[in-house]
Amino acid sequence: MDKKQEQGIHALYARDPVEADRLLWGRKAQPVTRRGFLKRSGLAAMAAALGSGIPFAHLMPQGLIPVALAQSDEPFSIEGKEGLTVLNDRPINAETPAHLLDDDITPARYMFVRNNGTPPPREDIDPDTWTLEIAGESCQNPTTFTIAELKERFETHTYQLQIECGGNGRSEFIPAAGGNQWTIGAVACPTFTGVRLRDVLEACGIADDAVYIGYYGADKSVSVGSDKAPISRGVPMSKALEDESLIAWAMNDEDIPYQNGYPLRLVMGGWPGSVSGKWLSRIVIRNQKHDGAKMAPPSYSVPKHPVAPGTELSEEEFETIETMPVKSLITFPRSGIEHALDQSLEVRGHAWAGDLSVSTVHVSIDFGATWQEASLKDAPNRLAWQRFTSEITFPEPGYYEIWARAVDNEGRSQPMVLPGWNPKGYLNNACHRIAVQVA
Ligand SMILES: Nc1nc2c(c(=O)[nH]1)N[C@H]1C(S)=C(S)[C@@H](COP(=O)(O)O)O[C@H]1N2
Ligand SMILES: [Mo]
Repeated sequence: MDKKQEQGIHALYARDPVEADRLLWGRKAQPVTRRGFLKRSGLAAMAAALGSGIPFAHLMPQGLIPVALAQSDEPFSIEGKEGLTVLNDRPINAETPAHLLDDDITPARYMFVRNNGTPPPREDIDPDTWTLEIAGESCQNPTTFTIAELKERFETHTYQLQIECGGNGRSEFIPAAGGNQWTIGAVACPTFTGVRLRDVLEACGIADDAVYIGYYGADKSVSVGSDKAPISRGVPMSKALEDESLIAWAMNDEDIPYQNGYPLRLVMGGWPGSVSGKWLSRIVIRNQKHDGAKMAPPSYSVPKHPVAPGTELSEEEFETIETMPVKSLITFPRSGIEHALDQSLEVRGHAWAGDLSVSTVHVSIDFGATWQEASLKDAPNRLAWQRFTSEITFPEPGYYEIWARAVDNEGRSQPMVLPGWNPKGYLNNACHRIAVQVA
């Protein structure tokens, strides 16, 4: 990139951060625009967007965008999730720009949304009558609980838990992997309050032959007429029985946001987000590995051994993703800022390492030639992310990139470049880079 292009990119960051990211990193994320949304949506959605019905709707040509809406090509936004980049609206998927993830505890409005299907209609959800059934061939006393019964019968626990989609970072893989083109923002770390999955399963009797649990939620497939579960995943008993594995009804001391699974969800910190079932209605204790939707390869699976990019694999060559790898995110400053040469800059972010903890974070301003150690806080509890901060001074004016690299407590580092290619583009834990213009 020459000087002029660099300046251009900084100007572009101010106007259009998504496009600037694409130019800087070749990332392909494209937000869904209001215009794009309207083109493909029905009358009801249009009327909702207009705030009133359309009396002559029957005379409207198909695909016509009401002129009241046509002028605005503002990115489409999800109620309660303003500021997120919407990657898909059918089903809804939205990620959080890195600089909006700066809080220690992710506010509800900034938690990403990853839907595999259509959530149960909001007006059909009544937390007073919602039930959770515990069953399955390795469950000795199948039982159905209301949320009030869960609260009454079991001890309540709160943990701050980090959830990252297994496909976070997918947009960088070449050859490209299909699916939502997540860049870096499919990760969050709010607090969750609920009961331990272990306490509930034990109350329902775990048979000796139990090896796995599986969940079912109340969402539906987006295919018209299909009543199949869009996703039904699970974890081995060892993960299910951990202290931090929760059946949660609250996030940051409030109801879980509708798009994040209201009124009840599973939370399995440190593992791919896909095992944290939303709109939770049923859990099965299994005497075999759970075989629900998106359990079989290539879903949430990676090659057992490294493969050349583009390789086609058979089912036996895959393994299911369990713990997520070590990773970090720079949340301050926002990529693309200008900074004064005579002032130091405090860089901030978070680091996490699946089931493990992070032992060090280093930052570099010279494309990885030298690194300085950041200060790193302990996590408030197991499976929460850790805050890092680093004070940086720049030697002269110009274009810099700040890179951050975390190492887990078993000595494994984030890679600088893309890690192992895999068919579905999972587990990209390459270092995060941001741009800073020093003047
Ligand atoms: N019922 C249900 N649970 C689900 C999903 C879903 O589509 N339906 N998506 C999963 C995936 S792939 C992820 S990454 C997380 C995302 O949680 P969030 O949308 O609250 O951020 O939810 C998981 N739980
Ligand atoms: Mo996911």
